[in-house]
Amino acid sequence: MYKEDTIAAIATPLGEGGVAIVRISGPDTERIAGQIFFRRGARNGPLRSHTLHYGSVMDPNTGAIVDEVLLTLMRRPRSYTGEDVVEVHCHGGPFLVRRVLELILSCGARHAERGEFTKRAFLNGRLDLAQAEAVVDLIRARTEKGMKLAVEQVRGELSKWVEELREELLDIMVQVEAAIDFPEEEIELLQRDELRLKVESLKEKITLLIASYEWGRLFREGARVCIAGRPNVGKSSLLNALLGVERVIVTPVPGTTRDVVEESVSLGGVPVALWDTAGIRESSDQVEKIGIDFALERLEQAEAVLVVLDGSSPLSAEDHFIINIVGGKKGLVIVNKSDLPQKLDLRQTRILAGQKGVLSLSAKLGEGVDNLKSQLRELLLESQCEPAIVITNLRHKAALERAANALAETALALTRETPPEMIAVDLREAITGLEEVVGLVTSDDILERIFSEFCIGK
Ligand SMILES: Nc1nc2c(ncn2[C@@H]2O[C@H](COP(=O)(O)OP(=O)(O)OP(=O)(O)O)[C@@H](O)[C@H]2O)c(=O)[nH]1
Ligand SMILES: [Mg+2]
Repeated sequence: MYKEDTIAAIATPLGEGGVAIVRISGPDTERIAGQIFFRRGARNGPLRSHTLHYGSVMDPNTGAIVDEVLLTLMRRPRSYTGEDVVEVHCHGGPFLVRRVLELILSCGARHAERGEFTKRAFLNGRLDLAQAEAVVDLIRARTEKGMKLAVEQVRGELSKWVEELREELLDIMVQVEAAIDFPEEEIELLQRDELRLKVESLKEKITLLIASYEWGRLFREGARVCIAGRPNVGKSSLLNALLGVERVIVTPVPGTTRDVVEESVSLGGVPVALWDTAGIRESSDQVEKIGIDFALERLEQAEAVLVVLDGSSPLSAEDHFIINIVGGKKGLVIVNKSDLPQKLDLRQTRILAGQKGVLSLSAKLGEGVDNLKSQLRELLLESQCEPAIVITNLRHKAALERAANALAETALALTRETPPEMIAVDLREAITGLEEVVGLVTSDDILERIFSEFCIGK
């Protein structure tokens, strides 16, 4: 299936650290390790598998000792790739670890491509495709929740679910095929109805799984939220309050913020990039004008907006303008400075806000900020309850959509006099969709695309 050569790469990030790991995998692994690794006081017989060995890496050409290391051999098939794997734990200097890798390459290993270790794990059946893809998510997870979702997928939760669904579809397929083989006993009307109900309920399950994508995507990729409003309403104060640190300059001078300031927070596991922007107003100041253009640009790009108003003054024309231009976006209207006597007409504000929720808070005192956090999180997630299984990968979503569409066709065909041969075609398409998720059917270029997202050494 793939070239059975031996690959090697540095598995840890390059930089100074306590330890760095070089990984080798493939049929020549043990031979190569034997050429560069020497155990003091022990005869260099075969190494015990799944054991940590202490010794030195030595340049076989010069006999010079390169580093003191710990080395572990994992003989196939009980290894990450399913092949013989060696990991050399050397001291974590970038020069040193490159030297160790060079020695290994000079003994006949090839430098691994991105994700090649995980690709081999997949090709050797150690992981299915959905699990392999979740390894990338795990490495890239930015919050604890994102990590938890990835771990579930690496452990095969999604795969198990998809496999069960596939089994059910295969059962239905058996019945349809029987009808093809024995045309005289063509599926009775009653059976057609029964099958249709089954198909529809399976389609429903897949549709729910597809819907979980938005949820999972948010935990993986996060959301971009723009804080906007006219000058001096307290946008920067709000960013500071959300962060819990004085990150941005706050002054009573309108037009303080010029550049966009970006900071990230975790809202109950959802990574959110918060953008504080310049106050929007008519201005003749050249620098301020550029800042306002940036603010308008970011407003466009953000997935959600927090429009900040000053509760201690009446609604202004600028407030109207800003709320109107973000009309089509998800967001909340924040009435700030709730600690001061209120002059803002809340009723009018609610009407102006339309679909958007309106909440009062004091960025200065931090009152109402927790409430804002939870409302923003809910708004981004669009639901409070967590789906039982969450998909996070666009490829999985597309494959599941293919399956769901094919099942819709199947259900339709079952309500009509469609011949079983035609029904079987739709069913097969649905089964293929599910098989694509776990990688039972995949083309080489899909594999290449998936594994090229990995880092080298994984
Ligand atoms: N009393 C009170 N004052 C606040 C509150 N939030 C902000 N302020 C004050 O309002 C003034 C402006 O605050 P900023 O956070 O700089 O406002 P901004 O919207 O970022 O202003 P620009 O960057 O100029 O657009 C400062 O003097 C703040 O101390 C609040 O909740 N209560
Ligand atoms: Mg500001």
